[in-house]
Amino acid sequence: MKAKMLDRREIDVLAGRLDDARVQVLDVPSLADDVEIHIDDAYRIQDELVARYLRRGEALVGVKLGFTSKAKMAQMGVSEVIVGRLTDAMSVDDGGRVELHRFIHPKIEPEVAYRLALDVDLDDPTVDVESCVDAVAPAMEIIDSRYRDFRFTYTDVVADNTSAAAYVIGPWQPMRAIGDLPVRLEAGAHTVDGSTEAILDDPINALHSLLEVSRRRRIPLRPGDVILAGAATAAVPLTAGLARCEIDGLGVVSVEVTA
Ligand code: OOG
Ligand code: MG
Repeated sequence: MKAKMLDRREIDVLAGRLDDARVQVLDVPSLADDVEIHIDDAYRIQDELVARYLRRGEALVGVKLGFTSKAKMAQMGVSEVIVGRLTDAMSVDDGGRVELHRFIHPKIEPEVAYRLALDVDLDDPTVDVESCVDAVAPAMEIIDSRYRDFRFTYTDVVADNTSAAAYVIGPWQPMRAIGDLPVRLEAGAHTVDGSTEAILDDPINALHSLLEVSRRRRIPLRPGDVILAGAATAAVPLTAGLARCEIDGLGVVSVEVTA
């Protein structure tokens, strides 16, 4: 069955539902329960959702990839890379504090972050995205699907800005090859071990996947933007206490989680 394309008003209504869920910290049912959504419309809903964040005073600071690792694809039953937007309201300082009451049912996951130094010209077929990046860092992402029980379809999660809720970035290092580095995430009672290789065989590949999606979806990549390359392991529940991620040879990032 082919999804019927949505009109402007329908896009607005669905974005409004997801925006209210985030503001009120209350989950909503899958959009797919009501209407079949085409992937183009899912990105349109995301655009409108993020436009609402910006109208309330948030500023765009970067982008994130999702489902770049098999562990995440298996955990969520989705198998294609997705892209969402990061705003300043989602940023938490390394060593800082984050409060659980901001979120519906948060999870945390270990990530690699890159930083863009240069504008990436999406219309230049020869653009070298790797050379536009000047720094890399260990990071953690807090995801908080606005959907009940974290249950969603591929188009649902794209519309919901890929569950983006908060992120923390460790000390930036000059750009360097990452390849296969051991990763450990300790969050409350949970410890997960993995490797940066789980991110598309090498997190550098996330930059190329990002460029592809950004071109198709017209998502600008600007100087200073942060790029979260995607989780290296499955996500674990976020609970009160210290959350800490160490990537061997790259560094440590931590955050204190309070009720
Ligand atoms: C979607 C977000 C996925 C990642 O790193 O793979 C993601 C979700 O799992 O709710 O951020
Ligand atoms: Mg993530």
